Order: sequence, then structure tokens, then C-alpha cells
Amino acid sequence: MNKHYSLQTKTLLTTLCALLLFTFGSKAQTTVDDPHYGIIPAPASITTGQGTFVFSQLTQIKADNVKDRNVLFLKDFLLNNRHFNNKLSKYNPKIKSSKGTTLIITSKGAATLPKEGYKLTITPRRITLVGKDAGLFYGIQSLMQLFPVETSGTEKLPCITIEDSPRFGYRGMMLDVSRHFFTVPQVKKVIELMAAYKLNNFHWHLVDGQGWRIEIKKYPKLTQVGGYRMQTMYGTNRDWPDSLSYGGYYTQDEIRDVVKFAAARYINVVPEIEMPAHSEAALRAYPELKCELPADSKVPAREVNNIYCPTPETFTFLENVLTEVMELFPSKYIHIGGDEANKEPWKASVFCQNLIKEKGLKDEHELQSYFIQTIEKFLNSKGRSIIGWDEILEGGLAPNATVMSWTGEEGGIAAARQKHNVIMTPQTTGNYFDHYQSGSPQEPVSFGRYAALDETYNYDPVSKELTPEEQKYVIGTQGNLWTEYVPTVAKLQYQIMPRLFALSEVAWSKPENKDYTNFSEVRLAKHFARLENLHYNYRVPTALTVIDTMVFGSKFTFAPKSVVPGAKIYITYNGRDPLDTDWEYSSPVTIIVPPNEKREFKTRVITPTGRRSIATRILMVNKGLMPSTDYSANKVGLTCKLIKSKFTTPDQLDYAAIAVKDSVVADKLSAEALKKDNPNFGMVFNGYISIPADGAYNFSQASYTDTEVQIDGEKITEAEPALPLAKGFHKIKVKYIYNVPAPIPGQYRIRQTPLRVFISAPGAVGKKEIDPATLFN
Ligand code: TNX
Repeated sequence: MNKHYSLQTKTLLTTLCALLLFTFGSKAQTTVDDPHYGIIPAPASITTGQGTFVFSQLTQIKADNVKDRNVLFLKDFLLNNRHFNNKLSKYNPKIKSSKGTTLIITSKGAATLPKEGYKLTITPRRITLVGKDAGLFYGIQSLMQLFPVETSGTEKLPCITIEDSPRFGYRGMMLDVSRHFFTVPQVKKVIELMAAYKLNNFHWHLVDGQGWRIEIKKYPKLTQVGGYRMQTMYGTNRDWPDSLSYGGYYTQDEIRDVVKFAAARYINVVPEIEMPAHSEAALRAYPELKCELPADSKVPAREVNNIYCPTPETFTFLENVLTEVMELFPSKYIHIGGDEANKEPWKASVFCQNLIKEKGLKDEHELQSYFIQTIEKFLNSKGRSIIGWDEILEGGLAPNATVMSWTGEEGGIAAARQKHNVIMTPQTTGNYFDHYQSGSPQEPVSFGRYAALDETYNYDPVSKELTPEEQKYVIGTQGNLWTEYVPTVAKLQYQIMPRLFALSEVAWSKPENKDYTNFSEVRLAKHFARLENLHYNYRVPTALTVIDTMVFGSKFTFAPKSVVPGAKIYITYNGRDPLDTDWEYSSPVTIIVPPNEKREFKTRVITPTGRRSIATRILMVNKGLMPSTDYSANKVGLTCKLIKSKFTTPDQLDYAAIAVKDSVVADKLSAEALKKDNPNFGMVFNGYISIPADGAYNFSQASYTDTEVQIDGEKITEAEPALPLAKGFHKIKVKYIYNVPAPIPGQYRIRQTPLRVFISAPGAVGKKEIDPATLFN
């Protein structure tokens, strides 16, 4: 088992109830019960009328302007997706429509609609779409979503009226093409998806340490040198570096093509040119832009290689680069990065220190602020505005900057309070699509945290900490796909889908129209069916919402369901992860567990195109409550032994003869303080834990090395993490070993996880570190 997962909050819900029924709700997967008629993102308002409209090849399209791009976009959809070549003619409101069915597309009446808004009215013989520009485009997207996924000669549409407009003006998706490169057609597929879900800003992370991806005519080495690297994966990822050249870049013509493709879908492309840090690629090509440090400087080369020196040459270089960037991108916003700048090279540079004095700056943070403000002045003078990551707050915000809050919500909150526009994209709220999608070890390797679909869905970008006046500065939200762990387009699509669906609803829909159950169990069905049709990869939701669970009782009934239309669910009882050679689920399964025995039930979803979910596992144990122990001494803390020796497994501690310190009382389960003086040691904690009420409790731990936790003499494992405990005191023993970790080639940061032991109470969501006040000896 990879240590990585011990850090994550697994959703391990445990209940003591004797009968468990897992279903995906009883709502049918039709639009009948669905107030949003299957549309994602949920429209602002829908009213239901009488009857249905039958759309066919004979439906006539009438538009103010038959050459309007939105009209042609719809025409193209009907022709290529539906094989309908509908007659298109100019709309004249004075002429009463002829027999048959008509679709009217007009901007008459659009003046009163909100920005980007539309009104779509469907009656038995007439569809009327009112809107202009982006509004019309979004109305067409909603109309297209109302069509069934399967094509047929006549398509039934419900008679409804939709009045819709977005909650936020900035609805973004970021793609990092530096860590891994994606081709123009691959990028266009992301943009198409964004358009279908009413997102309107494609943030293109074109520059980072691992590769410069945009051709700059004045500095050809940026792509010739900076666009390639001699290892397929780079930096803090877990694959071994190899000796293959990896890279790629976009020519200026390709960039123009992508910008045009996006604009045709009302998507603005925000280019990001990172500075002052994350700049290894540029500095490999033009090393003269690094800081020159005194010969005896101890600043590691990797830090010097990461950051520009704020010299006049650097500013000239960056202004020349940005001049070409502005020629390619009409975007009002230019993103200039600004994140994660390690200032050690600036501290050690005589030039930087002199500059700090000369400009009357306080420190290197103010120097970063000076850097960003210099660039901002230049871009403002050309009529553009900057966006920067929240570190641009350090040392003072540039006067007109928009802040993209990523480290958490705090940066965005601080910026809004300073009356700066803010785009919320925190890594803590499900907006980071490079994060895992569940706590299961079966997920493909990703960034070390997980953000499940409901976390993305339930995020509200407008923090309650802001006053109504301050809230106005939150102009939108964004999903970010960083690609350190995304080498292929299949992985790219897997990471963003279905989280992009959830993001679109956060960005577009009114909070009062959001409903995760309706979204995930009803509406997603049609959208997954569409992805299947498009052969677009995505993460298939599991059949049971809980991935790994342990439950106690004697009889259980399971009725797993998949939201993906036509998907099959395979099940096993033998502990193996189901494959398509196993039983296919057809009706509810009841399992009887004899006293003191265990049973296992696993499921896996396989969709019509063969895409599979990870497997879910439920371990059922028929075991009575474990009685509490008589304990009345009321001495807070655990006893602990320190054994100074090198161990490789916690078991070895049972045989270690000499404890250096015996029976010292530790006030908490931690060994951090000992690490400084002891490169190798073992610790054994012993005592009692006070359990507040009868129930099944989950235990888990995080530590760099293996740690063993025992409750009443029973080992807690990842496979069997829970025990049914009676209220009162129970014995607890924790065996922990520590060795100074060996460096991993290619990984320069060794992250050490301190020992932590967690408990989760019956029925609780999530886990908490064991409270030291509940530990006794
Ligand atoms: C932080 S978000 C970064 C990126 C990484 C990402 C991984 C930001 C401004 N900086 O460089 O790719 O974390 O999740």
C-alpha cells in the first residue's frame, strides 16, 4: 500500500444498523421528475407547459439573420449530429407562421434580458429563442441538451419556458500544458466541452518550469530549448525520470487558431506567462536572466534556476514577450502568475539588495510586488489588466490586479476587502481537478489530495465572511487542471469529467437551484450518455456511494445502481474486485452473516463503451459490542517506551529487549520531538481510550513509516478499520517506527508525515485526530 493514501480522509462511514439499503434514490432517470429537465448547469428558472414539441427534419428555422454564427452553429449541430437539414429562412414577425413546427431565433426582446441571458419558450408547434450574442449561444446549448441522446427522425421536446442567465461573469477552466503538452485538437476538445457547459474563460497555462509552450518570434530559444526536457516526467511526480526528450509547443498560427475556435464559442482565452518564479524553462533558454550570486553563495542551484532577476534586461525581455502575447490574445486579462516564488536568490543577490535600497523597499516581498507592478504598468499602458495568483498580495497588491485565489479562500477574501476583483479557485474546495477523485488506492496516480464530485459541486465561491458590498468583487470561479500527473489525453478527460459538470453549475446556477442529489443521480445520466457517444473519457461513478466500508450486523440488503444509462454492475462475494466475467447484478441482494463471521460485497460499474468504475467494497461483520474495561485511575496521557534502534516493521518492537525510556507519560500520540536527536527509533504507546457511546468506530493513522494501532488487542488495518465498541474505556496500543528517509532521485523535497492517529465516531462524516484528553494510563 502506498503511504500516500494513509494521508487521505477516506469516506469510511460505519453504522451498526442491521439492515442497510444502498440505492441511488428512487427517482426515475427521465426528465419528468426533474425540475431542471436534465439541463446542466441548472437554468435560473423553468416553468412547465402542456404537451410536447416534435422536432424533425420538417421543422422550419426562422432567424433575424440567417448568417448569424449562432444560427449556423445550431444548423451544423442539426446536420451533423441529427442528420436534419432544416429549412432556414429570415424571420418576419408580421408573417404568421405556416403549418407545421417552427423554431424562431431572434434578438427582438433581448434588450431586457440580463447579460448573457436568454429566454427559450417551447409550445407544441413553436420554439422561440430570444437572446443576443452569448445569450443566444447559451440558449442554443440548452436547446441542444433537451434533445435526446439517441437520434431518431422525430425528437420530442418538453413544452417549457426557460429564463436563464449566469450567476458569475467569469466562468473558467485552466489547463496546464507545461507539465505535459497537449495538441491543438486535444485542447479544442476541452474548449468544446467548456462551451457546452456555458463556461466562458479558458485559462491557458502556457509557461512553467517544465516547458515553455508558446512560440515567441523574438526569442526562438524559448521553445527550441525551453520547450523540451530530457525526461518524460519531471519534478515532484512519482515516475522515474528517463532519458527521452519530452516536449512540444504551439506556433503562433496554432495559437491564433485556438483563440479563434474559442471565440466562436464565446470563450475568451486568458494566456498565462508565469513570473517571477516557475521560470526554469525560460531560464534554461536565457540563463543571463537569472540572478548572479556571489561565488560562496549557499543558495541551491534549483532555486536560482527558478526565478528571474529583476534586472532591466529581464523587464525588457518580459515586455517583448508580452507584446507578442498581446498580439495573439485579444483577452483583456493577461495572467502573469506570481505564485510560489522562493526569494532566497533575491536575498543573496547583490543586485537585488541594491535595488531594494534604491527603490526604498522593505524586503524581498516588496521586491516581488515591485516586479508585478512594473509588469502591470506596462500591460495597463496597452489597455490590458493583470490576473495573478494570490501571492501577488505579498508586499502590496498591484493597483488594478485581479486576484486568483488558489492557496485557499483567504487570498480572495483579503483581495475583495481591498476592493480588487477576485476569481475563486481554491485548492481546498474541489476546484483542483488534478486532485484524486476519491480516497481509493485504485484511482490513477494524481496529486496528493482528493476532491470528490460533491466537494466541487457544493462549493460556493462567495464566502460568507464577506459583506454584501465585498461579495461583489467575486467575479467568478474556475477549475484548474495541473498536469504533473496527467501525461495523456485519456487522463486529462478522466480528471475533468464529471467535475467540470459540477463546476459549471457552481459558476452558472443560482445557489437555490442547486441540488446534489438531483444533479448526481438524475441529471448526470444524460450527460454521461453523451460522453459515451462522443467517446470522451470520464471517471465512471461507483455503484455504491461509499467506496470502502465496514459495517456490523447480521443481515444486509444492497441495491446498487449506476447513473450511467445502460451500464452494468458486476458483483463478487469472494473478496475479488469484480470483472465482466463475474455476476451481473440484477435485483437486490440480501446477505446473512452468521455470528462472528464476515462477508464481503464488491461492485464495479462497466459502461456500454467498456469504461469501468473503480471497485467498491463493503465488509460486513457480525460481531457484538466489545465490552469496556474497568479503569478508574483517571491519569491523563499514555505511557510510552522509546527504543533507540533501527526497525523496519512495527512488529519488531515486540521483540526489542531494552527500552531506553520506560513508561514515560506522553500527553499525546506524537513522536516529533524525538526526531531531531534520533535518526532511527521505535515508540510504543500504551493506555486506554475513552469511548463516549456504544457504536462502531473507525480508526486510521498517518505516518511516514508503517504504524500499528491496536484496540483491545485487535490490530486495526486498512482492510478492517472499524470495531464495535461499548461505551467506556478500551485498551489502545500504538507502535510507531521512524527512520531518516532515504532521498528519492528526482524528488528534491522530502515530505515527512508526522504520526497522527484518527478516530471517526459512528455515523460521522470524516475523521478527527484522537483527542489527547480521551487518552489515559
Ligand atoms: C500549485 S496553483 C501550483 C502549481 C501546481 C499545483 C498542483 C499554483 C498557482 N501553483 O504549480 O501545479 O499546485 O496542484
